[in-house]
Amino acid sequence: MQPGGNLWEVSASALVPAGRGAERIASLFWWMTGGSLLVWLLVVGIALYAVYGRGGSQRSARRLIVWGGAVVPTVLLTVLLAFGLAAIPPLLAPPPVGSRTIHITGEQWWWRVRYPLPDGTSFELANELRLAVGEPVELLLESADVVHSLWIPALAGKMDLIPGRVTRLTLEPTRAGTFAGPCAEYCGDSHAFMELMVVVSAPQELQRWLERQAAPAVAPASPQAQAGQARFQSSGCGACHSVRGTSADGVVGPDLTHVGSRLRIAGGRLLNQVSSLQTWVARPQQLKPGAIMPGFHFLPEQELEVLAVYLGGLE
Ligand code: HEC
Ligand SMILES: [Cu+2]
Repeated sequence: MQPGGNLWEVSASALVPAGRGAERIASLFWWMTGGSLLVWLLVVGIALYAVYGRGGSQRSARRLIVWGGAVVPTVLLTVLLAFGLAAIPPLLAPPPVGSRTIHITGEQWWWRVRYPLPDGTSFELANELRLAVGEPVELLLESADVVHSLWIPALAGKMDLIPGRVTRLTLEPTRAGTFAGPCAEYCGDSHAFMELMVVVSAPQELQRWLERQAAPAVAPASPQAQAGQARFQSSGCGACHSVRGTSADGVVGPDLTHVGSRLRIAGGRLLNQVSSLQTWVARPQQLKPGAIMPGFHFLPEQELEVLAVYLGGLE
């Protein structure tokens, strides 16, 4: 199984950070938790003293109220607030000049990902982001419809995707792995099936992946896949989907040039296997209520199968 195929290999924990932003947020969390624990212990101590203590003079009671009720909480909360506020600017700082920029558009209900290339061209894919350890990138985030929010807990904080605006998020992965990035702002029927997979690897591996993704689609090899391509062309899939190197140049849905190489399809709804591609093409609405793609369940089973074989071969 490919990495990310196994649910347990995918991390979505903000407390096991794998990126600079997430490290800052996790450390802030632990300091806040420690601070709260301290305050809690103090309050419980005073409560126990009030119940079991021998009592004291009026003056010592007043002192306790002034110190325990005003001075100490004010100092502690001010320190925690300053600490919290100081943690924000580095989270919003852009990466060093020359870092890679990647465009992500939130759509109901998938992530459109576009990598600009040094020669001025770019390629697109869906629901998957690939990065290299130690290489910071800047995400330029846009929305095609409603407000979405990208949250990759293991790598960084949340950032909203707002129609008509471009927001930015810096990612700087510190270790390799596969990390989940769900949509964190309710955005309609299939909001829960809108997940970005982030694969972090060594720089050389990323380079190989970029070269493969930038290349046009491979020609279908087997007779089955060839039949699938013919079916794809005659069914009108190309009105919504692009397969670079063929006549399919639609832009409504995900670019399918290398769909076979993705970990998952349909916003993480399904693992990427030929059987699930077949299920998806037949009944997208059943898998993702409200999905814009029409179902092709009226096609004979055998036609759906060759279509899926063709798609799976687009690696
Ligand atoms: C009206 C436009 C439209 C047509 C026609 C259409 N699709 Fe789609 N397709 C979409 C949209 C939109 C999505 C994204 C759905 C989502 O994930 O919410 C999608 C998703 C997919 C995916 C998953 C891609 C990924 O990486 O997640 C596959 C595979 C796919 N379509 C294949 C097909 C095939 C094969 C046909 C023709 C039989 C077809 N589509 C026809 C709009 C369309
Ligand atoms: Cu969303």
